[in-house]
This record gives sequence, structure tokens and C-alpha cells, in this order.
Amino acid sequence: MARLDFPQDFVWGTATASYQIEGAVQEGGRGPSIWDTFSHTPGKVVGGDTGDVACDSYHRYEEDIALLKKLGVKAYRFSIAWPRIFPKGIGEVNQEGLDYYARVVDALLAAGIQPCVTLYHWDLPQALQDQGGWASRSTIDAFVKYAETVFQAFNGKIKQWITFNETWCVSFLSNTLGIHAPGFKDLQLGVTVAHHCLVAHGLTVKKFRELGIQGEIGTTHNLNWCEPHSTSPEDAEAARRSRAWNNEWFMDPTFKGTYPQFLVDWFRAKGAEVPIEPGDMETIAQKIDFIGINFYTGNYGRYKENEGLFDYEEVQVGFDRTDIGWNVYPEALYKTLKWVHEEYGDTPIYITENGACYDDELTADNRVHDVKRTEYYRKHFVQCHRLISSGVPLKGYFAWSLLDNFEWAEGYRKRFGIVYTDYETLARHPKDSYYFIRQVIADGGFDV
Ligand code: JJW
Repeated sequence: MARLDFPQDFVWGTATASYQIEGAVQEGGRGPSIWDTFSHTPGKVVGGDTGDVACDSYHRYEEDIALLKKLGVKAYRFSIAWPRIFPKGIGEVNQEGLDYYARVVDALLAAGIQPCVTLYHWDLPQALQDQGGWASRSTIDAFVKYAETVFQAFNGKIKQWITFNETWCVSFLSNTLGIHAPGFKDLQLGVTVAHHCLVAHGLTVKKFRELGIQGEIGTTHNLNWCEPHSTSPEDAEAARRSRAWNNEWFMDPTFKGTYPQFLVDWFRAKGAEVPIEPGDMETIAQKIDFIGINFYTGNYGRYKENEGLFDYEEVQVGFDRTDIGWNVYPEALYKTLKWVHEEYGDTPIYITENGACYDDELTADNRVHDVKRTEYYRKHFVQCHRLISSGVPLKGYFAWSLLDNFEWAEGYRKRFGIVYTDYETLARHPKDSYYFIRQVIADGGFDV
């Protein structure tokens, strides 16, 4: 048996997002977002689920914060809903929206928990989508104005700010694959949206510095490790393309102010161009205080002609998979963050999401014995410890998620929480994984 100790100042936390937990979509002066529109469009979300009620955290945030306090986390990552602050995306500030988040922030601070705020976790005001959404550069200006408004409202209270959650999902998953809102299937649109989000990130960081806002600012990219299944050059190149699409396409601009040229060429051959305007790349590559990484899985794959965008198909090599179909591949967390450190330097790294989806069952004693999720966490914590030991500047870890919630196009059936949400009563029941994480935090580590 060995003991794995984490540094005293390691930041343990959990994460959520506004549309996934708040509900109360018509309250507090909130305007509609693209996720209201999308989830209310038949066929877009499994079971026709919507975020109308979700976990009702808009009304139950005190209970959620009590769960965080009992868990012993140092930090809580949540997102501010842009349509609560600007119901139409621009124009008049909705004071009721600011007041709601002020209550959340103050309750967190009173509980001794650092707020980590995501500015854009996918709930774009519908009014802006009606004018082109992220395909239009005017949305960039609207975003910076929204960011400035919340920076000033909460200056000094927020330890960490995250501009965007998962720019790959915002762009390609939502505009090229059509799986998330607004649900378009267009390569050019995905490329354009990715670029505009990156520019919006850069301008927001600039604004943050200009205003002299306290705390740290960064962004969160979801990385996905892809490895070739064989040693053939075709397989290596196909895996390389898939990896670059998920990873370098976002990390290179953020840190180096460049796009991976071979993929720029690949997209051009398919008729899509990055709409770069003078100064954009310098704007994107603003120095950030930390980089957030969301990590869930990795895969092996091979070349297959005309498969997807990259002539790449995944090969099943016998991984256990979670109930959303994602491989359990903890070593890929190590490989990914090792690569981030080697390729992009010493910027502090936070795992801003990691977790597992399993179909839990509430037992008669109101417990959930989520053995597989607990094992998933344990294995990923081992890799975190390995990373820290090998000199990677990993400073914190946020479990996705505090509680079961609206899992986007998958609806409520896919549960990622360490707390079970009973959607009939909206009662919360901590799962065994919650108690495992609580013990790790209390002990500063665990035995393997
Ligand atoms: C779908 C891949 C082809 C969220 C997907 C890829 C292509 C059929 C979880 N992270 O709820 C979904 N999540 O809000 C942010 N991250 O399709 C937080 N990525 O399939 C969590 C990725 C995702 C996805 C879901």
C-alpha cells in the first residue's frame, strides 16, 4: 500500500453550469437563451427534456452550498447566465440578475468557498442568435460588455474567472456537428464561431487587465486524447488530425497566436477559411493566469476514407466505458496534461471538469452506491498525483458535477453528479462518490 498526498494548497472543487442546474427560466427578468429554444424544439434533446426546472438551484442554492461546505471543497465553479444579466444580450442591465448572483457569491464566501466563475457556459441570449450569434462579430462586442459588467459588479470577490467553457463544443459540436444549440451542420460556421469565441476571450482578458480587476483570468478547453491504433502512417496522420482538431485548434491560438497550419489547409480543401482580421491572433494570445482543462476520455483510431471530417474512425480496444459511451482511460489524463505542460509552458493548470456518467439507482436507505463513479475518480486522482510529482503545474481539480443535472442533448437521464438529484421531489442525496471525495479532501490524500 502507498499513500498519495496532495499539496496543502491544492484546490479541490466541484463544477456546475447555469442552464444545467438553475431552472427558473422565466424568473428574475431572465431572457431566453439558445438552449431554451433548442430544448423546446422537438427531437433535439432526448426525452424532450428542457432546463425549465432543472435542479431548481435558482431557489435552492443555499442547499447546494451547504452540500459544498459539508464536502469540504475550497472552490466552487459555476457559471453566470448572460441572459439573466442582459435579457436581450445587450442594452439595459437586469439588476435582479446581478442580485441573484450576488446572493450566491456572498453565500459561498460566508461558507469559506472561493467562487470560480465561468462567463460563457453556452446560454447565449436568443436575441443575439437572431442576429447571427457567434458567427457575427457584433456578438464579440456584446460579450465583452457583459463581461465588463460582471467584472465590476463582483470585483474582489471572485478568485478565478473563466471566459469560455469548452470552445470546441461551442463551435464545432454546436455549429458543425449540429448536436448542441444552435444546432447547425456547417463546417465554415464551426470554424468562424471558434475564431470569434477565441477573439472574444482575448478581448475580455485585455479588458480585465485594463480595468485592474482583482483575481485570475483564464479559459477552459476540453481536450480529447486521440492515438493511432497502428504504426501505419495513414493511421498516425488521421489520429493526428483528430487530436489537433480537439486540442491544438484551441490551445495553439490561446498560447501561441497561431492555428495548426496543416489543419488550416485541411479545412481550406473542404472550402472553409478562418476569418482572421488584422490583430486577431495577437488579441487571442493574451497572457492568461491559468488554463482550465476539461478532461473526460481518450481513444484509439485509424484511417477510414470519407469518415467524418478527418477520415478518422475510433477503434474499440477494450476500454471500460461509462454510460454515456466514453472510454475510461485515466492514463490519457496524464498524457494530455503532460503534453500541455511540454507544449505550452508553465502556466498553472486546473482540471476544471472531470467526472463520469453512470445510471445510478437510489436505494431504499436514500443512498447511491456508485462504485464505478468512485473508481473513476480514484483512478483519475492517481493520475493527478503522478502529474504533480512529475512537475506539471496542476493546481486544482473540479469534479463534474456537484449534482445530477441537465446533460444537454442527453437530457436528465445521463447522471454525472456526486449528489443524486431526485427529479420528482428535487431532493438531493449525496452518493458514495461524494463521501469518497470528502474523505480525500479531509485527509489531504488517500491510500492506493
Ligand atoms: C457530445 C461528440 C458524434 C459537459 C459530443 C462530444 C460527437 C455522434 C459534458 N462538459 O455537461 C457531447 N460534455 O456542461 C461541460 N462535454 O459528441 C459541462 N463534452 O458525437 C458538461 C462532447 C460532448 C460533451 C459533453
